[in-house]
Amino acid sequence: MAVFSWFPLLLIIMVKTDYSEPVLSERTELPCCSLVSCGTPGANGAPGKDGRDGLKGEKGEPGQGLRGIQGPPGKMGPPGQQGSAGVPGLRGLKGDKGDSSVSLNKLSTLERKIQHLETQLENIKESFLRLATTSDKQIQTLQAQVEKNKNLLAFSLGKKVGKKLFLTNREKANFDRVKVLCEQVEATIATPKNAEENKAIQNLANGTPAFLGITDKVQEGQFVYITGERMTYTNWRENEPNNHGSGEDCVLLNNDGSWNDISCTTSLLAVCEFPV
Ligand code: MFU
Ligand code: CA
Repeated sequence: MAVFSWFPLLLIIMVKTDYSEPVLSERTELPCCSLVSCGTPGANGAPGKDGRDGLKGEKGEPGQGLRGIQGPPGKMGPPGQQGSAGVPGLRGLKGDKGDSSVSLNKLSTLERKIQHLETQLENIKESFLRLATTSDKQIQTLQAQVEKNKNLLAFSLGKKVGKKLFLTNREKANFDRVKVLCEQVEATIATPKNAEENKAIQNLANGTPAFLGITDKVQEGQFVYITGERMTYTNWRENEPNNHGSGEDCVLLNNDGSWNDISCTTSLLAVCEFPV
C-alpha cells in the first residue's frame, strides 16, 4: 500500500532525472549535440529478470487444528543377547552304599528307587525314635523337677502331707472379686470340710474375717459348696444363718472360727485353696 501511494512522486522524480541529464551535458566543455545531431531516444528495453528469492521467513505459529491420534507401535526390535548362566542347583541326595552281594546294575530302575526309599524310611524311623526317646527323657526330668519344686514350696508354706494348701494375699474384697482372685491362680475360695481345715484357715486369717467358698445364692436357706456339692461340715455361730437385713447369701469365718451368713458385697479377706 505504501509503495502505491508513493508511486506518482517516484515517477515524477524519475522523469525529472531524465530531463536533467541533457542539461548536465550542456554544462560540459564538449556538448554532445554540437557535432553529432541528437536522435530521438530509443524505445525502453525489455524489463529485467525477476529478482532472486528473498530470505526464508520465520517459522509460523502452530496451526489450530486438532492433534492426530497416536500412530501404531513400531516394529519389534531384534532379540537381545543370551543372559548369563543361573545359580547352580542344590546338591543331590547321597547315593546308596555299594553292595557286593547284590549287583545294583541288575535291578530295574523301579527296584532301585524302592530300595532307596526304604533306606530313607529307615533313616527317618531311626531319627524319629531317637528324637522321641530324647524328648520323653527330657519330659520325665522336667516332671521330676516340677514335683520337687512343688514339695519344696508346700513345705516352705507349712503344708502337711495329704493336707490342703490354704494361701492368702491379705487382700480384702467382695465375694465375686475373691472368687476371681483365686481362679486367676488356679485355686478356689477356701472351703473347710472338717474342723482341722477350718482351724487352718482361721490361723491363716489371723483375726481378719474371711470369705468361705459356701453360698445359698441358688436357693435361699440352702447353703452349698461353690462346686455345687452338698455340705458335709458346718460351724455356724449361734442363731446363724439368719439372712439378716436385705439378704445374706455368703459365709464369713469369724476370728473365733465360727460361721455367719453375710452379704456377698461385704469386703472380707481373700483366702484360696490349692489342690497340691
Ligand atoms: C447379725 C448377723 C448379721 C450381721 C449383723 C450385724 O445379725 O447375723 O449377719 O453381721 O449381726 C443380727
Ligand atoms: Ca447372718
